[in-house]
Amino acid sequence: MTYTLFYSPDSANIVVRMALEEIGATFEALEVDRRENAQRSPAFLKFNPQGLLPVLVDPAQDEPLFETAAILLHLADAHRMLKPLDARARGRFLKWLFFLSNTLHADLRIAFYTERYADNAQSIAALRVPLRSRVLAHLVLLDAEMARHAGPWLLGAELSVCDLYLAACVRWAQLYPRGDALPATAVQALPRLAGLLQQLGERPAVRKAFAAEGIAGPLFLAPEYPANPVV
Ligand SMILES: N[C@@H](CCC(=O)N[C@@H](CS)C(=O)NCC(=O)O)C(=O)O
Repeated sequence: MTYTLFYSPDSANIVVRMALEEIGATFEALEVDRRENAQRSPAFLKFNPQGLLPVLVDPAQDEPLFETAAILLHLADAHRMLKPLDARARGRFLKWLFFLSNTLHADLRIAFYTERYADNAQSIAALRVPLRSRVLAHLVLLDAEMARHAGPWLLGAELSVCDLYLAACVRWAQLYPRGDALPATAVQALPRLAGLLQQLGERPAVRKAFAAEGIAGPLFLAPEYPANPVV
């Protein structure tokens, strides 16, 4: 069985690509050219009417999947990997996955696309100030959560899709919006989170996922812009 992942370099699809590589799943990756706004083309809107990446086509499902967290949950359940297998940890897994999606990623999206939420340069700049504080507060909260156990991952000893999602969010927070991103020093000051990012960035499956999108160098701590950036 082969999945199809629709992607654009360094977009939210990278989270799904990391999961597919970690699982060892077979998949085909099809690029959607965001420079040409292909994510809003009628052909792509048939896969996701929101016009957003990622989309994953699972031939065993009756419809394409969109929403990063939904795709991650689907893959983790289908393969019984990258999630806690102890039923008592299901709630912990779900609450942090939804926090990453509904709160951290949602705030980052407003920071990345501020012009969709404010209509002039002054209000855009003003809106980015509390957003940066909010994102940092979310990272402090996640670092504190990690202090409750011995780590090294967000949920404890086992790597989960939450770690992949978290790491990508922290990467983007340090890169975007350009000129107004979170300083790497703010992330480096959070020791447990920084340890997670360091360890994840060394995993072969994770590096393979980024390399496939043309991204090398430090991935999650003081990351560099992709060679061929979309934004
Ligand atoms: N809630 C969505 C957000 C996905 C998202 O923000 N995708 C971005 C790329 S990182 C995108 O497709 N942006 C294109 C656009 O907004 O036009 C999810 O979790 O999948």
